Amino acid sequence: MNRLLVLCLTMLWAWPALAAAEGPVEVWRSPTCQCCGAWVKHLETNGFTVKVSAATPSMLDRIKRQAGIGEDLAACHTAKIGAYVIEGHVPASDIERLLSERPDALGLAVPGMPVGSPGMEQGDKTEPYDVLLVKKDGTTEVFARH
Ligand SMILES: [Cu+2]
Repeated sequence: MNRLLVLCLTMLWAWPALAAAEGPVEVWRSPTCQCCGAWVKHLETNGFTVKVSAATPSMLDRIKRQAGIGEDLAACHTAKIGAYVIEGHVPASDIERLLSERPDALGLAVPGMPVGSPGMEQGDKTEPYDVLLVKKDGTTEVFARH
């Protein structure tokens, strides 16, 4: 077998294991938030185990504040996996990359609710959006562009 194929096979094997080893993704959301539910399904389809907790708006605000997510980064739901916080409609593939690269950071955020991000599908409409890496000092840098 050539080396590239071996590498691909290794990664295929390692990715779901990585997601599972991290334990469940804990998600806090309003019970009536439909796009939050659609995002949870997107994670489950991609091999993540998800534990969902219902939260009131004031609980969500508090959870975001404690996690270091400022108002400018906020979206509809907040999640944690391992030591990382995941804010908003972050694609599963970016969470997997976060877990394999393990940057020294708070986590990832997709502020607002961009149309076409996972859980925000509206037919074939999409708008470009960035997944931001949120640093421990509150600054951000672009982690991925979609
Ligand atoms: Cu949403």
